[in-house]
Amino acid sequence: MIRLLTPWPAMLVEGDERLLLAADFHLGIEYELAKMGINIPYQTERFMEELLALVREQRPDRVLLLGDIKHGVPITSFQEKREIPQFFKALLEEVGRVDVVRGNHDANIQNLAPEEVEIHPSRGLLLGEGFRVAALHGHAWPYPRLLAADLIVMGHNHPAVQLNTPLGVRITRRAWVRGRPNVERLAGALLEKARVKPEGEVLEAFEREFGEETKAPQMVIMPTFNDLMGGLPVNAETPKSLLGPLFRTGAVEVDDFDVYLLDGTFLGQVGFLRTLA
Ligand SMILES: [Mn+2]
Repeated sequence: MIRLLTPWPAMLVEGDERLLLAADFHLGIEYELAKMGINIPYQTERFMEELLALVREQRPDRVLLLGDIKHGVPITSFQEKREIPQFFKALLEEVGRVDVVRGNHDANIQNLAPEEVEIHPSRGLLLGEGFRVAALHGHAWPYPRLLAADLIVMGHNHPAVQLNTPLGVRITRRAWVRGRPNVERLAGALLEKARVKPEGEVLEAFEREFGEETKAPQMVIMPTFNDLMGGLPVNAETPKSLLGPLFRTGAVEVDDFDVYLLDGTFLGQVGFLRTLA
């Protein structure tokens, strides 16, 4: 049902629909790098070709982009104005539906996307009937109803793993992080966020308040599609937690989440990998 499209940082979910998911494109980062004195050729076309190749191969009904399509905030660069509409247009030629869940870099993305692209708020999107998929970027609190999902997929963290090689060189590689958050703790945090003091059992209180039965969703934190982003090692000493309110508040603990390299290699759990960093 869930397929990591190794070695690519994209995922296919086969539920009621065939969904192809990817996150953190940061199109236009070359412009920011150029301002810092690092000049590299524009990469948007390469990322677009990689994504289009996946779409042609997997034939999804719908492509879900989990935020940070663009890079420049607050200024949208000339590069972004030229390239992002082309990116969406090319994608719409290959797939019927394209959805974007807003990331923290996506202010005004609606001005760069054709009308056919559906843009969703940063608090997330819940899809499907039988197998339900919740999608969000991860910089904002999710809508509580997302806890009714079987699978929660997020971006924003640019997860990577830091490894010490036998040569004494430290390398950082993009990674998938996948696990099952404690649903009671997560529900408790969402209740607290809504300023509801649960009376009695947390999951029952959640259901009463939000009208949704919680599942014990699996959570996947996606690596960046853009390979220029480097990544944030999940096993580094700092920062202490992953980014975003779910992790910062302790609503989701990732110590027992599994870490995979892009090629599918299973490395172990986050807590174990911390001991190696
Ligand atoms: Mn990002």
